[in-house]
Amino acid sequence: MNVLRLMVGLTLACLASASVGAAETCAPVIEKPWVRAAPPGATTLAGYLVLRNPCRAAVVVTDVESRDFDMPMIHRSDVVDGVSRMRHVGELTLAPGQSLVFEPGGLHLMLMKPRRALAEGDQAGVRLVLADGRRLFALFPVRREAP
Ligand SMILES: [Cu+2]
Repeated sequence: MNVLRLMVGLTLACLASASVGAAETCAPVIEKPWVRAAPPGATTLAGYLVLRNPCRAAVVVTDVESRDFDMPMIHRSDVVDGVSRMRHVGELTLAPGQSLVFEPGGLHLMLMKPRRALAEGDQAGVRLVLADGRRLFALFPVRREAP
C-alpha cells in the first residue's frame, strides 16, 4: 500500500515536472531562412526568414548574432513620403501563435561586414537572441531568389 502510494506520488511529480519542462523548452522556430546573394566584395547582405512562435507564452527577440558577420542587425524598411528608408529595430514581440515574416521591403536582417566571402550555395550561421537569453540558431543558405 505504502509502495503504491509512493509510486503514484512519484508519477505525479514526474508528470508535473515534465509539463513545466515543456513550457520552458518551447522555443520559436526559424523557417525558410535565406540570405540574398550579393556581388563579390559586397559589405552588406540581407537575410530573410519566417519566425514562428508555437509556444503558449509571448517571446521577445532583442538582437541578432552571426559567426559570419561582424555587424548583424535587425532592420525594418518602410516608405515615408515616397522615400524608402530603413530603421534599426530594438525589440520584436511575438504573441503566442504569431509568425513574423522577414521579407524584402519589410523586416529584414541587415548583415554587415561579412567575415568571409559568401557565394550562392554557401550557408551563413545566424542566431536570434531572445530576451530570456536563449539563442535560436539557423543556417541561412545564400540564394538568388526566395525559397
Ligand atoms: Cu537594412
